[in-house]
Amino acid sequence: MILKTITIIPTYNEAENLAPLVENLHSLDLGLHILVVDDNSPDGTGDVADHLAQTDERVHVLHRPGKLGLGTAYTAGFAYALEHGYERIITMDADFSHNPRYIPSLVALVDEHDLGIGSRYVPGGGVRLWGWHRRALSYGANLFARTLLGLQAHDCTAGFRCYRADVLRTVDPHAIRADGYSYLIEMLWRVQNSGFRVAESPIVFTDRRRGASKISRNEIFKAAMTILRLMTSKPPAVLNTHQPSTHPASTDS
Ligand SMILES: Nc1nc2c(ncn2[C@@H]2O[C@H](COP(=O)(O)OP(=O)(O)O)[C@@H](O)[C@H]2O)c(=O)[nH]1
Ligand SMILES: [Mg+2]
Repeated sequence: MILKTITIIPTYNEAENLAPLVENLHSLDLGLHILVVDDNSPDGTGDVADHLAQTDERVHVLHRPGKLGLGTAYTAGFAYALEHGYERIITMDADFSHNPRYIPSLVALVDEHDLGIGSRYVPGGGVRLWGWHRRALSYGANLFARTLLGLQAHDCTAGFRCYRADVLRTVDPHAIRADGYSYLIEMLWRVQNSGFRVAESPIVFTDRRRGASKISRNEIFKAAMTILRLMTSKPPAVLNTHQPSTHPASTDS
């Protein structure tokens, strides 16, 4: 049986990337549905999304009135996915830094696990076309998240993920206050501490094809503050019976 799967793509000024990405996702032949969460992008990404949705019943669009941040875009997308009965929920960036070709191995991870992460920091993974500044930022955030919060995944700030719906029903995304990378760290912390099983498969992350990054310069500061807050707060109550474990699994050989 094919599980209903949706790919959430938050967008802000991704007009040039969206149509090629949707086409690429369909070419995987996994029957993926796509939810674009657009924040009233000035470049008309929302119109592009509407246009695609008009002729393609697998494309859905959520419009938000302004730039409200990546974190709440994920949360809005998760709510939509649960409401509409999707069983697997993928998140990815619109800019081709998350290559769709990794989706089959990412989806395969949640046969046995609850959250699959497309990971830059397991054997076979990596980053391409990043300057030392971005590398250092990402490395630092992951080092702190792993050592200070005890997160077992090697890539805690990866936005390329596949969740089983059960995870999102248990871990209330609305409770997450952090945004950007910090949202991803906090989500992972909640998932791991709820006893869900996390696994990683390698991806090579490439810098965006077109358009500009929206990640702000104070992202590392916000990540540090989030880690401090989580260190001093109680993990969410364990609501299920899974044993926490992280198995870096290479399914992309
Ligand atoms: N809806 C929405 N999407 C956003 C926002 N900020 C970034 N994005 C999208 O989130 C994804 C990752 O952002 P990006 O700027 O590429 O971050 P980077 O890859 O870390 O440089 C892209 O698809 C962006 O268009 C936002 O405030 N709202
Ligand atoms: Mg990007």
